[in-house]
Amino acid sequence: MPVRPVVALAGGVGAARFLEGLVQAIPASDLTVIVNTGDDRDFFGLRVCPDLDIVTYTLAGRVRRDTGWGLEGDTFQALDALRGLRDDAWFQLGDRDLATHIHRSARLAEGAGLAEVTAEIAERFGVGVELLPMTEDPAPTVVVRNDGRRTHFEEYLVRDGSPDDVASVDLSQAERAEPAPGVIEAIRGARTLLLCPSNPVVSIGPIRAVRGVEAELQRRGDAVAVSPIVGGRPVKGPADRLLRAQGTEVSARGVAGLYAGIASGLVIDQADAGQAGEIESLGLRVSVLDTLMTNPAIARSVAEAALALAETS
Ligand code: FO1
Repeated sequence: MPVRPVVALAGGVGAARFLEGLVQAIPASDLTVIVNTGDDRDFFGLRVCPDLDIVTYTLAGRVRRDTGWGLEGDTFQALDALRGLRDDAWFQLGDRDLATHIHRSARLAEGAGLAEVTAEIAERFGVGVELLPMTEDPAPTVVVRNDGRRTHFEEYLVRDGSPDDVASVDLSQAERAEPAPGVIEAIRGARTLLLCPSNPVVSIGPIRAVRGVEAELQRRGDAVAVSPIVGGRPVKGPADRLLRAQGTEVSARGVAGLYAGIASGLVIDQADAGQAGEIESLGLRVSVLDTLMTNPAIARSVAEAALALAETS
């Protein structure tokens, strides 16, 4: 497989919206996306890979628009039936979405690797972008709570409603994981390396933690990131609680500090224009524009700004 010129590291909904813009700016066949699998979990014996599915469904134009996850127009009859049988059906798996998880689980049980199955699913959904899981090994992100409980990330986020009781985030299983086939080669060979506007702790963090990835990112040092923090708040999700738990300021400047060793550019929102000088003093070039991707045209302009920054970095 030849290495594609643009490689992006991605989590879920924020990344998917950005990638929708990116494929308006470059051909899908020029892009490889390395996706976080720290959110993956087995539900009822089925392997669910939320971030891989969010990116696949979004790039296929089939994602449910109001949530950013799941399939548009999906129904929940199987889940309703399951709720009659058991008390732990808290993760909303739609009927059509379940087909993805059944197929993936069956292929994995047959001995296929997650990278192979991911490529097959992307192809069947008509996605021309190359999607790579960060690893084929189990690498669940564990959220350690103030009372000492260790909870899977989805249990923290969805079952418990992402409360502000995070003591720390444990990425030790990602640290022990081997990169999926093609991951290191993709990062090493890319002309342009992008960090999507995803949670730096629980989306980009697990990818960086996988063996060999951080060293490769640091060796390059030229990634361009898009800040997922706008005006001191995450655009979506619990990034504020997770950043605070590790002592990072919830700001574009805080994100810049986390990426300083691996990035040479950061796209920030105009609400954070006042932080541009301080971010530049960390060694990052800055591009300022409206980054709230409320429509595909804005997503495209954010992607174009990131690509332009990469050309000048
Ligand atoms: N997020 C929720 O907040 N509640 C859900 O019930 C839920 C179900 C779900 C099912 C399939 C899928 O691919 C994603 C799903 N998500 C759900 C999104 C997911 O929990 C997170 O947004 C990502 O893991 C973070 O990137």
